[in-house]
Amino acid sequence: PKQVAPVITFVLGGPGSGKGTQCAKIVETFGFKHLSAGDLLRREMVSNSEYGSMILSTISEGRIVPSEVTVKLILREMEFSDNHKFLIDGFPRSEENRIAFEQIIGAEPHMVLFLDCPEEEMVKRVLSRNQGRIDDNIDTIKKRLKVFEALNLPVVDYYAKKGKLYRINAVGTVDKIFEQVRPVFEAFEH
Ligand code: UP5
Ligand code: MG
Repeated sequence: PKQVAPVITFVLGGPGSGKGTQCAKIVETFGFKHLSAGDLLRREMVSNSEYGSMILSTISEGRIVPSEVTVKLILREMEFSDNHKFLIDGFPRSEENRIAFEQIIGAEPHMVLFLDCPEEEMVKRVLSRNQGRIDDNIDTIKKRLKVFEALNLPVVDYYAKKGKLYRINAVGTVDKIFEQVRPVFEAFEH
């Protein structure tokens, strides 16, 4: 098969900021391959993997799964994708994640979208989601928010300093938020 250099966009934001929701709209409009790191980990968790119990306990406590595991799952998906445009949702969650990924890929993302949402709104959304996620309870949400602030915001700052960050005000209706997201991708396509 023809080798095409991957185009990588990271979509970052706190728990419940709307990453998955906006990614679905980006895929619909711009035809990316959506890779949610959390979804890949949850799938691995229920697949009899040697990592299953480790992933379960890590997610239950809102902590971050070791980079090598997550990077391996993402790379596997990239390798078997016939689309070379990737929307990587909820990763990298720490500087360690970022460095591990960039070293293996040998490249940086083309851009990074940051869904900026106040904590009380994120808590409200996660608590009303009702999809049976083991981490959607108030105790774990508090831990997820702490980990996000301590470990993921430094990644956001890193890309801001590199001029690669697009900050989106993630409050309002899904469509209103997508109105800010769309022009970022349109500009990027030209
Ligand atoms: N909703 C969405 N947009 C809305 C809007 N504008 N107005 C009102 N409601 C809106 O949205 C959340 C909910 O809000 C939904 O019900 C939606 O309908 C509604 P969603 O789009 O699902 O938000 P998202 O940001 O994707 O929230 P999610 O809970 O998935 O974010 P997290 O970052 O917490 O979860 P993720 O799956 O990425 O990670 C889970 C755990 O996996 C982590 O805590 C960690 O333990 C582990 N993990 C790693 O260790 N490493 C990784 O690389 C990734 C994950
Ligand atoms: Mg999500």
